[in-house]
Amino acid sequence: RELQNDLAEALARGEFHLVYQPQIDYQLKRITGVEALLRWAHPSGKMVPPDIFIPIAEQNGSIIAIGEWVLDQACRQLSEWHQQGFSDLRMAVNLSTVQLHHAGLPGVISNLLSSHRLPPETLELEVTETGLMEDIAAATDNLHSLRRSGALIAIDDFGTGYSSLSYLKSLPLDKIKIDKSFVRDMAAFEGDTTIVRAIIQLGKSLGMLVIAEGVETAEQERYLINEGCNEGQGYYYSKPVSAPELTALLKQSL
Ligand code: G
Ligand code: G
Ligand code: MN
Ligand code: NA
Repeated sequence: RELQNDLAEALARGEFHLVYQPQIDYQLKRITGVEALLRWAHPSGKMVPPDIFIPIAEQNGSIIAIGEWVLDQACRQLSEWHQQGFSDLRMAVNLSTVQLHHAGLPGVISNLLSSHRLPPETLELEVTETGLMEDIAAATDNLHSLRRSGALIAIDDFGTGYSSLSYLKSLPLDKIKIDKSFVRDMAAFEGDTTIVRAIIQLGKSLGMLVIAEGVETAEQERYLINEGCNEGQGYYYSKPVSAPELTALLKQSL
């Protein structure tokens, strides 16, 4: 289709950019991480949402080149923030399942970490629960290869897929991201924290950190802190913003 042709040119034409959303550590009470989110400014002037173009890029294979551009851009920006004095800041980058299963990925990650002189544990790779569980055998191998680079691994949109809990234990995962639908439900059902509490307990018992996404209110934050959630991310703190805007937030957050 039309979009598919435009997407083939988008990288070369420089139509992609990243925005960044802060992640708040509830113990330190400051920004300790950011998630990079990809944006496509289509030549028509409209922004095409990633939910639309990522599946197209996955189908035609261009996700590999686009994904490498995202990783390079995110590492470049992280290195800049480290040099500005935010030296322990972490950068989370979303990986498509297609990237995860691509043999070249561990090499790309290792090269980026050394060329941008980044402490490996300041890069966090997000893989979706659904993507992991699709092919657990392949995911296990690929995650172990990635882990050797020293980067951290987070499981995104947790709770929306169907994780086999026994496999979850065997995968090299550092962090669980509670899907925003469960965070939303805490408010809708008057503080029903049952599912969120269960996920936090699961994460803790597996030795993982837990972050909640889609935090929009002070009330949700209060519940999450009360349940022992490690970190939060959402519009309550900031929407995804440009790098200069995020720099300003980092300065305020010190
Ligand atoms: O803010 P938002 O509309 O960016 O994100 C929509 C969806 O697109 C989310 O599921 C998010 O994980 C995904 N997404 C955003 N940026 C990237 C990216 O760089 N790579 C991949 N694979 N997915 C992304
Ligand atoms: O990668 P992931 O699927 O987690 O993508 C995060 C998505 O959630 C992005 O589309 C981002 O813009 C969006 N988002 C971030 N914070 C909030 C929030 O507080 N509420 C809602 N509804 N969406 C959010
Ligand atoms: Mn994500
Ligand atoms: Na998510």
